[in-house]
Amino acid sequence: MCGVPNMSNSKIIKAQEYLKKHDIDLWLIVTAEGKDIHSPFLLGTRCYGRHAIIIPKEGEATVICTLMEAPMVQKAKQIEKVVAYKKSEEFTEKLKDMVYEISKKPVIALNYVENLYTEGGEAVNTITHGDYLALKDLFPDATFVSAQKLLENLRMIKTMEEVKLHEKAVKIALEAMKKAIETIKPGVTEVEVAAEAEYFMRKRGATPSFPIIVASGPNSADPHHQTGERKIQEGDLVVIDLGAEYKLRTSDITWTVYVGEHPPELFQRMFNVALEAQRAAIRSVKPGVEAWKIDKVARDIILKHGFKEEDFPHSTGHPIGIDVHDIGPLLGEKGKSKKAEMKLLPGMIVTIEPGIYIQGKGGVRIEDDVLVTEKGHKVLSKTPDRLICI
Ligand SMILES: [Mn+2]
Repeated sequence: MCGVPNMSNSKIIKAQEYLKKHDIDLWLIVTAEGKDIHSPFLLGTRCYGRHAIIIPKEGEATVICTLMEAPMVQKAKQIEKVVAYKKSEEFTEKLKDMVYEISKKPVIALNYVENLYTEGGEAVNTITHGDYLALKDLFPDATFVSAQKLLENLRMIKTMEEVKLHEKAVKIALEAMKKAIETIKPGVTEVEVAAEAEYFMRKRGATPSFPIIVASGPNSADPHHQTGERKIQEGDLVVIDLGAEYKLRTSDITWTVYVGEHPPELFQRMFNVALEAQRAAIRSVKPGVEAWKIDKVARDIILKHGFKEEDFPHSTGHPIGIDVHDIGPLLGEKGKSKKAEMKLLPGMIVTIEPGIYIQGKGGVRIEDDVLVTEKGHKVLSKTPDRLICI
């Protein structure tokens, strides 16, 4: 092999460095039906049949996949050695042979966290319980360890190529947002607005990175409202939260608009305070800052203006990556999770998205994606500086 290593090859090199350093024999991903996002992350293509990716601490990485998907994996050229199987038993035999070839008593890293409830490792915890039990059965002499730190190494800090993909994902999201806003008028339903935005994204080669949220009127007081058939009305606040996934990299932005010419004083005040909190939180993003401190900047402003704790019931932000809620620091209250104590580092991308929600009336959320740089930060998206009235 010659030439510049591609993105996934560099991931494999990095993974192997980690395995060597921690004396782990191999990192094993066993999955099917697109359940483990680390598979497309490493393969550059999505396999749906049962397959395994074996990354030994030294030597060649191998993929064992179905005969049907083997040519596709080969063409993606991210992992050189591709072994195809026909029958299910063949898969197990090949997996067994290859792992035991690496070690007779292997130490194997798998994608789970030691304690999900204290670590908050949703983005890491991708192996199914059934697969875990099957592997324990298949390799009775193996020791299984968590791949959490390995995955943090590979996913938290974005490469230049990854940043470019995120920028593209942000650009598509911003254009989809404009489409959504053009569609909003009294009588149009939430699902219709979401559909226009999604159609636009798909024409640009992207998909929504999560189901698009269009929350109108009282629905906007629910941060995770499930977009429904409510007709948008004059006098509504409308929260539109959407993101694009482009080549496995995500974006996540939220705009809030008002339907009508003159927003009531309460809505205007909610918007102004959320905006002040959001901009101040963005200004505080720089390397070395603990994530909870960014949350505190936003939260203090919202509380100072007389809003209650329950009016801002979520964190200020989260990292984005191959998952829209990715691995890394949680910009939430101190003590909320271990992840809130983590420090921001150059190359991380986080959302900054404070909101204010008044049940029965409506809500406001303002969300941008922000890259942490060596010197401070770069805002990848840009929400408007005023409440847009439609
Ligand atoms: Mn978000």
